[in-house]
This record gives sequence, structure tokens and C-alpha cells, in this order.
Amino acid sequence: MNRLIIISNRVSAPTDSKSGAQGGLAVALAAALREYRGLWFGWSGETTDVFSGHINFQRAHGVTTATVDLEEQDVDEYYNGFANRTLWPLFHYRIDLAEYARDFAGGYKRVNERFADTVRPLIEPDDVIWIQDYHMFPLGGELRDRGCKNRIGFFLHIPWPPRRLLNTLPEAGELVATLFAYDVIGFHIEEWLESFCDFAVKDLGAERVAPDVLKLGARTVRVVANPIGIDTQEFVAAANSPPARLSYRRMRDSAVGRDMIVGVDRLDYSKGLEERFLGYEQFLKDHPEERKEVFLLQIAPPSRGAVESYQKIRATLEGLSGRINGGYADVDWVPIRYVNQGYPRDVLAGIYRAARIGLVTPLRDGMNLVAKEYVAAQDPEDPGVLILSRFAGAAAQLGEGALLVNPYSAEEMSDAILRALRMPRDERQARWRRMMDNVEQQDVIWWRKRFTDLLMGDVEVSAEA
Ligand code: GDG
Repeated sequence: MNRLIIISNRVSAPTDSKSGAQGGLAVALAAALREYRGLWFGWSGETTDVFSGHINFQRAHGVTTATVDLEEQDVDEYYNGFANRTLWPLFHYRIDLAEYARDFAGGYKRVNERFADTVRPLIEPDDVIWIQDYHMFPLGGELRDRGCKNRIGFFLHIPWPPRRLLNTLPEAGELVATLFAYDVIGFHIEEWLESFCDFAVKDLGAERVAPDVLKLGARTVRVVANPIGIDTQEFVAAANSPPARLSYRRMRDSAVGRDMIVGVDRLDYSKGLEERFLGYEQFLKDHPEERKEVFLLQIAPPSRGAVESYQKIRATLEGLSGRINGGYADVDWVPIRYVNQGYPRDVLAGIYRAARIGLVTPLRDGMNLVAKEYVAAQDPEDPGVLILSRFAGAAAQLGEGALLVNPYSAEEMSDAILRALRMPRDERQARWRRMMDNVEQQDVIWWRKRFTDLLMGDVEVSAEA
């Protein structure tokens, strides 16, 4: 059997934590590595004075991880720079926030070369390599340059932007051309896949030789829409665990009969938190009679604090939540509980279950797993309602059960909140069932297997996404 080598910016060593501290993606990739032996390679998250390429191997719970330290300049230019100040905003359609600088692009290339130099000696001829996400677009090409003939797949966890936006990046053509080093490229949904093909055909002159095959020069690449899911079984179990029951009770008690609306997001401008607060404010304004009947709990653990736009969004949200609370709060009611910290997954599952509404309104999102977690955590007898942005990849899968909204429209959001609060139980159940069927069938194990089957065997993908 081929070994599997997974490469991603950060590596998540398996733990035996029963509180489900690890996300579904980490659990699924670790399971794949156990099945195929192999190893997981990436950045340690640590810095060193001079890059040495020294690999720190660790083995835990049947999985080998191999990590390297980077220099501070690497982290500034590659991680905080090109990855998070250039590609992340650009790929989320925010060219107003994207910063284009040659030292970022240079640092990004240098780090990918360093990863390639370091990991190359670990690769055996029959290994299959699976590279994850936008930090590592050029890595496949770098490995080919070092004589690597293995099958190499790439999966993009974020959206792919329309070509007119992507063309604002000076290095766009070069960057996309390097993707032809891969054998298979996966996207969450057709929309991202089609935007990629559009760029490849119109800007690079690639030929679409089949709906899922592109050819550029001598290289042929297969593209697939492969929507990621959650570890549904594990999440349903987490939602029924003692810590979840406890957090459910705590939330219900503290709600004193009011309906809770919940949002859970990394503190990131792509998640539409500002617009969400404005939509909720609109609801409070439109419906004075509902004011003290609801509250919004927004959990937003900080992320990427070294990047200025993330510091700004934090300040904006503090101001906005303060304004809304200042404008509407009463002695016995606060409209928004805004919390800047993370919680264990099982505690989170209990919170989701206690919420009458899951408010998931990113401005743009590759998939969005919170939407699926909210669905999985519900009580089938009395499920809550998911309000979901039509601009999240998840809308392509959950659109029949969720209330889809345009997150830029505060009025649409206000209407959807009212509709969700008034929705009869039988409609809530029917909508939830439709979503849960998808969350159960297309879980993270299905996602992983569908991609590795395609990459390893070059077989037809089994089910339509
Ligand atoms: C990227 C793409 C795509 C959040 N707060 C806490 C916590 N979380 C967990 C959630 C969820 C995960 O973080 C967030 O996943 P998302 O999918 O919502 O968003 P990104 O982090 O932006 O992920 C996205 C994903 O990659 C996978 O391909 O879906 O589109 O942007 O699992 O639960 N977890 C815990 N405590 C928290 O407070 N334990």
C-alpha cells in the first residue's frame, strides 16, 4: 500500500483528549495517516535564528509528525505576509485589504523552497503526497523541480476568487501556473472550481479537455469539487456528553426563558461579524416587541493578532457591541454577549444545542464548519434554525434547510431572525432533517476518502458533491 504524506502549514499532533479538543479536520487527517502509515509535515509554529532544516519527528497515537522551525523573517513575509495579508484577503474577495509587496511574495517562495528541500529526502518513490491550502500553492512545483515524480494532490480550504480580482495580484499568473504540477486539485464547491478553471483557461491559455480535466503544456490536472464535512458521529456524541449537557443547562438557565441566537467564529473580517451585529441591531430596531425575548451570544476567539486588519476588526466590534448594548440594554437584559475566548468542543456543542438560532453569516467562506456543527448538535425533537449566508460554501449543501441570507443586507438578516423565531416545530424539524442528512452522509471521513481515493487510484469519484 502507498504511504500518504500530508503537508500543511501547521501540523496537529493527535491527542487522546476525550473533550474533543481537536477539530474534525485534524482527526480525519490523522485517521488517514494511520491507515496509510506515512507522515504529516509542516511548520512547528516556532522560530529559530537561522533556518537549519532540522526536522523534529514525533510519534503519537499511531501518527508520525515531522516539523521544522522557520526564521522570524520567514514568518513575517510568508505567514503573516503573503499568506495572511495578501492571499487570504484576495481569495475572500477583499482586494481593499490585500497588500501586494515583493518581499512578501519572495518570502513565500523562499519558505516553500525550504519546505521542499526539507521534505524531499523523506519522500519514497511510491508515496502519495497531499498538500493542504493556500500557504503552499507552489510546493508541488518545487517538489517536481527536485525530481519528485510521485502523485501529488492539493486541496484548497478557502474560496477561489473570480479572475478579475485574482488578476490584481502581480504574481497571479506564475502562481496559478505552478498548480499544474499537481495531479488532482480539490475545491469545496463548483463555484470555486469554475473560477479556477476560468482563470486557467482565459489567463493562462489552458485547455479544458474534459469537464474535470485541464491541460497546460505537458501537464494535465484533474479538478474536483469535494466539500469538507465535520466528524459528525463524534460531534453528535460530544453534544450528548456530560460537559455538553452541563454547558447546555448553564446556557438555558442564564437565558431565563429568552431565545438565544449563537455565532461562533474566529475573529476574522471574512466572517461578517460587523454586518451580523448590524443585522441584529436592525432586528432590535424593527421589532421592539421582541427585544427582551432574545439575545445574541457571539463567541469570537482572536486570531492572527499580528496582522493589522485583525486588530482593527477587534476594535470595530468592541465599539459596535458597546453601542448596541448601550442603546438597547435594560437592567435585566443585555442584547449582545460578546466573548473573545475559545471553549472546548464539547462545551461548544452544548451551547449550539441551547441556541434557537445559529447565525452563520460570513461575507465569503470556503465552506464553514460551524454551520454543520450547529446542525449536528441540535435536538432532533426540537431543533433550532440555521440562518446561513448565501456566500458560504456550506450554502451549496445546506441551502434547502437553512434560511439563506445576504449578509450585506441588515434588513434581510432582521427578517430571517424573525422568521426563525416564529418557525413552527414541524417546519424546523423538516428543515433540520434535510440538513442533517447531508451532514451525516458527507462527513469529514467521506471527504478525506473521496479525495485520497481519487488521488491514489485515479478512479471515478463515487458520489456527486
Ligand atoms: C477554513 C475555511 C473551511 C471556533 N471557535 C472555537 C472553535 N472553533 C472551531 C469551530 C470550527 C472551526 O473552529 C472553524 O472552522 P470554519 O470552517 O468555520 O472556519 P475557518 O477556521 O476559517 O476554516 C473554512 C475550513 O477551513 C475547512 O476547510 O470550512 O471555509 O475558512 O470547527 O468549531 N473550536 C473550539 N472552541 C472555540 O471557541 N474548540
